Amino acid sequence: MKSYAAVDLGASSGRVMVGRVTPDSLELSEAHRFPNRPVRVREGLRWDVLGLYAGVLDGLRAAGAHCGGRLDSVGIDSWAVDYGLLDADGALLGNPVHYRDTRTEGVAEKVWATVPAAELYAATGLQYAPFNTLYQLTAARSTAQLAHARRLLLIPDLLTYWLTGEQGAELTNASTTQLIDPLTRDWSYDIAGRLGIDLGLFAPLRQPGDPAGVLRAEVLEETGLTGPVPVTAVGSHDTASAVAAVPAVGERFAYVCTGTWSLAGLELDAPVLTEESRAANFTNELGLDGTVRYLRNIMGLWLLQECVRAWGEPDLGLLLREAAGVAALRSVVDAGDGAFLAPGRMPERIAAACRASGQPVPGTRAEITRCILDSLALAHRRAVVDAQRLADHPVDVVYVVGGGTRNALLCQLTADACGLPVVAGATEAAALGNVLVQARAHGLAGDLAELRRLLTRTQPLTRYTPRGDTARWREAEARLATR
Ligand code: ADP
Ligand code: LRH
Repeated sequence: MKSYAAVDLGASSGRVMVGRVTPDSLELSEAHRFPNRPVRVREGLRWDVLGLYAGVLDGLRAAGAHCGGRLDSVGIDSWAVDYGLLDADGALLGNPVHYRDTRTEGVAEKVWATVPAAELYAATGLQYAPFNTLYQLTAARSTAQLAHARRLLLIPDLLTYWLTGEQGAELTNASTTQLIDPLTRDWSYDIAGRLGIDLGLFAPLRQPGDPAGVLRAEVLEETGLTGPVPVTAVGSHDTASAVAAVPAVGERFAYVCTGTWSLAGLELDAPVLTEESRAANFTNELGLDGTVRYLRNIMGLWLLQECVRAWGEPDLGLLLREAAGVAALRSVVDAGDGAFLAPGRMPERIAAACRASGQPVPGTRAEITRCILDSLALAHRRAVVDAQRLADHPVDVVYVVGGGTRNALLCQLTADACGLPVVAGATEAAALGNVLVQARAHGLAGDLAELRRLLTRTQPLTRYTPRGDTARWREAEARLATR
């Protein structure tokens, strides 16, 4: 049996999980979890990346304690698009900017004046999101920090560099920069050149499964691990790792990765770069083994997290039980709307959206929670239905993975809205995908389908059967469409 540490940094928490793997068994246990709390400073919203790195070191120490100080490998995944800049000495230049920071407001229009949005989509396959790295770099163009930067490392690559001293740009996460061509799976030199983005800032591309160095001596000392401990590139975009751990059989499936975001869509073997797909705001991010993650970003449980924060952190379980007792589909909001991206005043913003669309305004916490869950399920439905049509790829089942699998009401509503069975898989799907890629790099045989067979044999699954017809969901969908 081999032991792997999976570092998985989500927008709401970081965790270090230990995966123990044989060809017939896969066990995952949590070694350490720590909050990920962004900090608002004078300049804007920033990640506390040193706090996160400290959490990673604590986690590796705890993981080592689970395994007698010996780990066969470490892999890191995190949220996408954000990065740290290094100076010529390799030192970090400032705290990485949070993707919810407002610096990218109005930047897209400037980019599209040089490369029209349609051309950008055809070349990169990425949906419009204000925080795509391409827009962040454009927003940062005249800053002193960027002028001094000699290297840009996406968050998992930055932490890998601190652990090993080696630099790389892992492909699945690099694909979220909007600077990768999904057909060649290499940098989009033409787009970068026309937008004046220096691709020399990026480290050489790494594929999931590639070696990414070994833990430095100081790291071994600080974590009590016995060296050498290799670090292995995984699908370092958390969504790439989570999709790898969707316990799917065959190809006729959709998935919803639910956490701070809901990422809902399909796994394809080629990107869909049509104008219709762009208009529907579907993205083509790169996945494992040549796959494409064809999906739509939905605001996700962020909407609820922000309400819970505004309400002074009431008990989530109680809130969800109360929401289950509220009448269904009274009012819904567009959970894909970028207007919900920024933090703050979420209950008021949800109420305002209901008022603006002429629906009853949810007043109590239970009503607002119900509105959020109905709206998320509706957005899952729209993504699953639209993706099948746009990619000409029918599905029979929807897999739900991630933190939202702990929310039985959300899973049931998703089944109801989609009119399809939902199979809820791992809560820690990103960590599982991370472990599986490490295991394969260190000897476990198998393609993606075989890795998934190991998951279906070893991980508990919960099935939700759709209740009733989907007419009520279509009616709610129409309410949003006619706004
Ligand atoms: P991320 O990786 O993006 O930080 P997670 O996958 O950890 O997010 O999911 C976090 C979400 O999971 C929370 O916002 C919450 O809504 C949901 N969640 C966590 N614990 C529970 C629980 N006990 N019951 C219901 N939902 C939960
Ligand atoms: C989810 C996620 C998502 C990105 C967003 C920025 O954690 O990686 O796939 O779009 O963060």
